[in-house]
Amino acid sequence: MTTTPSVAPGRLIDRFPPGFAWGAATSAYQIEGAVHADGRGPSIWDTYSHTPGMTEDGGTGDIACDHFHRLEEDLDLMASMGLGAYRFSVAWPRVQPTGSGPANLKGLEFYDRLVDGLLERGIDPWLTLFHWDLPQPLEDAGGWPDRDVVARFAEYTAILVERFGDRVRNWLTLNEPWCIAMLGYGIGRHAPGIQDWSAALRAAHHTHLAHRAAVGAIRAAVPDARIGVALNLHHVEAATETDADRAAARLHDGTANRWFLDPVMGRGYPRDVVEAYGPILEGIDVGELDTGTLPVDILGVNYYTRNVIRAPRAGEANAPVATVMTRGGLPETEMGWEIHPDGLRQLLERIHREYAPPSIAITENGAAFVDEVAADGSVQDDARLAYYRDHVTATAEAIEAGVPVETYFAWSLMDNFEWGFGYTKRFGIVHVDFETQQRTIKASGEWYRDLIASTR
Ligand code: IFM
Repeated sequence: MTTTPSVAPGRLIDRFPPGFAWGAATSAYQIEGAVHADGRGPSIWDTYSHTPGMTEDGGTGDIACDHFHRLEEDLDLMASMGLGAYRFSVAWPRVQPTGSGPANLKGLEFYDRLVDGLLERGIDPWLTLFHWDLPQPLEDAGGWPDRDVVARFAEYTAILVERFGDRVRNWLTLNEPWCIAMLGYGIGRHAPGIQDWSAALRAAHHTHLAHRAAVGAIRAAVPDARIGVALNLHHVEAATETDADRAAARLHDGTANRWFLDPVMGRGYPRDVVEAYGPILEGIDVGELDTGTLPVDILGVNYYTRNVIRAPRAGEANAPVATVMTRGGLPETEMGWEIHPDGLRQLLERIHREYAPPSIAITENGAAFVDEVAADGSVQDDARLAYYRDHVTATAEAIEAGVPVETYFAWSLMDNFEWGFGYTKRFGIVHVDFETQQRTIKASGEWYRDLIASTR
């Protein structure tokens, strides 16, 4: 048993409009396990996590939360928390084990069970087409930096749309293309672990083209679909008001936010950043995104922290452009990310003011903290609970300022494989004992459940 948190969710809930949806999010590689089941092929994350030294604790997604085998239990868990929406991703290598060619029916059947199980429980499925687990054969053929991936992605999208278009209304094309491109091919801290900025920018370009192709394919096949993309966006602040710091902050906003937001919103690449990147864009037709991208119905915003940026000092420069992240003295989560709920409000208001998407979903928001399991099995994660309360409050403030936020997803439903950090960081509102696979709703999850229940 956990103690009742000392917050008053009833008052907070009254600040949300009727019909506002409360959900939780996960991704395939982070929770499913069963990496060899039913003909699933290898992904770049299988390869990367099995390469010694690539994850902090040597963890892999081989078993993860064993969600693949515990689907019914996990669906019941979601229902017991009163979730109105569940955001999940489809593992491309389950559906197309080599990344191309005909669908693997067994792979599709798992997602049939998931989607049907959600609908039976009154939970709205939000399907993300791609959350980082690229089929390894596609990487071997050049990966995201190779333009052929766009055609492959369109083919994969067509399979999913045909199969799930009758039951899934909410479609997100890609999760965090910045991470796909920059962490995967630039910094090399994510699969496939490549360090080549020019490859990273080609990868980013192809995520834009893949998004465009997928929007077209979904729109054509599922006329009433609500289509979006989940971008990791930051509230950016300059460390000081000096011209140098302000210019660095503007550039960082350009590379981290606007490089992804502007083309998705039909504006093409931001010219100041095209200029800043200069020769590393060689070979990319930067103008081809100026027109032709269909509008999204929903902009998915993944928000965790603010970015405080200062100008590089003499001899200090990051590739490909010199922006240096620093700290502003706020409390931090276990990821070392500053806790800054007002950054979420400011980000949402800025997106509304500058881009005016028809609708915004907070597709990820949450925090990693060290959790202690009490003798009675409970997890009193007060810091995470406070993080959620304060970010939900910031969301309410944005709505009151006129921002059309319609859905909020906690990241994450349950503790899971946190990429390069393996299992050392816990983001769940449900605790997972990775020895026994026992799930326990944390105090933050109980708070969230009570918040949702107070809408009824
Ligand atoms: O776990 C990740 C998720 O896969 C993508 N967005 C950020 C989360 C926390 O790092």
